[in-house]
Amino acid sequence: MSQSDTVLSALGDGVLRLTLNRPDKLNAFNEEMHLALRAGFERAHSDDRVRAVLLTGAGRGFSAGQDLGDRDPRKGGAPDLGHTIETFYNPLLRLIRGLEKPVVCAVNGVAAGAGANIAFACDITLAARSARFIQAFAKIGLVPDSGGTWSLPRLIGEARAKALALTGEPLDAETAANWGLIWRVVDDPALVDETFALAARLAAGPTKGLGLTKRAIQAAATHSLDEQLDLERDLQREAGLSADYAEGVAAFLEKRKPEFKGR
Ligand code: T3D
Repeated sequence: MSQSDTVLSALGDGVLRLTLNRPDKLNAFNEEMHLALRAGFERAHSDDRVRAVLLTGAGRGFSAGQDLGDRDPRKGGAPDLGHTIETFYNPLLRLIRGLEKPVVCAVNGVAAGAGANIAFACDITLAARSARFIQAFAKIGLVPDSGGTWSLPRLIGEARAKALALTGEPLDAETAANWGLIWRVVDDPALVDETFALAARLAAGPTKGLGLTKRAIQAAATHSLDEQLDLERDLQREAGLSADYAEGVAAFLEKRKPEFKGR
């Protein structure tokens, strides 16, 4: 587990809250923050007490993507960005998408470059009304990463994906929600409470089944209908054997609130 304060980590009500914490750099990613965030998501994978994750940023931004101070060409040497993608961004994306627990993202301010695409990779993303999303790669000669070229066309179609990625124009939170890039916009002062309440509600839910649901919906991107029907059969079989399913049905029949354990 990383001890870095570049990501604040707090577990409560089954929710692991991970807060990107380099506010003076709009939470831009340096290697230390990458390793700390990775450690947070690895904990979410291995710690049964973590039933949901809430990802957000400290200060006025969510994340401005890669820390460009670490890429200063004036300091000499051409960086191998393929190596940094393979070493840092891709493992993070795989950890988020592969976590069979809900990941809620609270975009508290500007989300640029990898910061935007990490937000789009989370399961349920809410944004403060003042937030904006920028495919900043276009401004510096790079290609959208962190799954952006995969998620953008799937979420909003090729025309909008290309326009955002090629122009680097900011997209306001309201439009992002209307286009289906994120789930919902929240008034700025309500963002923290609303996203935590959502994450806590999910964490108290049948998280085994929620995790299987996440797997099924993600698999649909590369499956035929027949393959997806087979997967639904297999995952329903697994869900039907869970303690949470037994509890959910029993609670319904007994007209009481279920107590799910995530098993
Ligand atoms: O390199 C690899 O490994 C490949 C992977 C790449 C992934 C990527 O994410 S590439 C894209 C990198 N990000 C950007 O290009 C965004 C750069 N930032 C901006 O365009 C603007 O800062 C924003 C539009 C995000 C916000 O603008 P604004 O006006 O609200 O804030 P600001 O004044 O520009 O920034 C505030 C401070 O944060 C400022 O520091 P200062 O002057 O107060 O000391 C600024 O330099 C710093 N900051 C913002 N973004 C970054 C950053 N410092 C380092 N790296 C940043 N990305």
